[in-house]
Amino acid sequence: MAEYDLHCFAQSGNAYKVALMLQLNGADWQPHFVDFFNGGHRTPDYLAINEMGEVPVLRHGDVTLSQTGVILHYLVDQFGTFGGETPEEKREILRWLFWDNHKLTSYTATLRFMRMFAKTGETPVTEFLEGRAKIAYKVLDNHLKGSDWVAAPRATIADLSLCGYLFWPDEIGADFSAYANINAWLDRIKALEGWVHPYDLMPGHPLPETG
Ligand SMILES: N[C@@H](CCC(=O)N[C@@H](CS)C(=O)NCC(=O)O)C(=O)O
Repeated sequence: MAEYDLHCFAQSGNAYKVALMLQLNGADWQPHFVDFFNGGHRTPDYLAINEMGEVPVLRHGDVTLSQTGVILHYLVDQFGTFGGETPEEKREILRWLFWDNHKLTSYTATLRFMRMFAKTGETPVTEFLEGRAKIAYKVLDNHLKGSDWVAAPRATIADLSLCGYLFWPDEIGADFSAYANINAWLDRIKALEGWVHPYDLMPGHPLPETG
């Protein structure tokens, strides 16, 4: 039995945020596949561990947690890494986690889902989401001008959260070449010791062919 159990699936950038934190810390963790594309997050068994019906969920001993921002803070306390060292840094991390959940991951993940998995084609909804995502990329790119990392002079959970979906530019339909600071920052994340792409870290990739 592993020390940490993560309910996840390979296509989930949200789960990746937590899996990457576990991976970079060399934690003893085990992924538990959630069959998201067949409704595995809405079964009574899954709702019993997360009433929100969302992935990921982290279990550690008696502790069961959802919401990546909460889980990442919990893991900072466990490992003593990727956290803020001063009250200002801690606030800055929180500020970017809220922004990520609301303005970057939400639009980016939904846009990717529609294009890549729901295969809706281009619609007014994808057009809207792409517009919102591009505003978020610009905000992040401007923020990273002259800074290696988002919330402190070193990598923190803010970086691990914000990058959750950004290693899939082709699946989102995004071109980060227009965002040089984001590109350089993603390369710095990739250079962190132990970094692994989401598809190599969690189960469920590739998806079975559908008829
Ligand atoms: N804010 C949540 C977002 C989690 C989330 O939306 N996860 C997706 C999978 S990547 C999900 O479970 N969606 C199910 C739904 O929205 O019904 C977090 O940070 O954990």
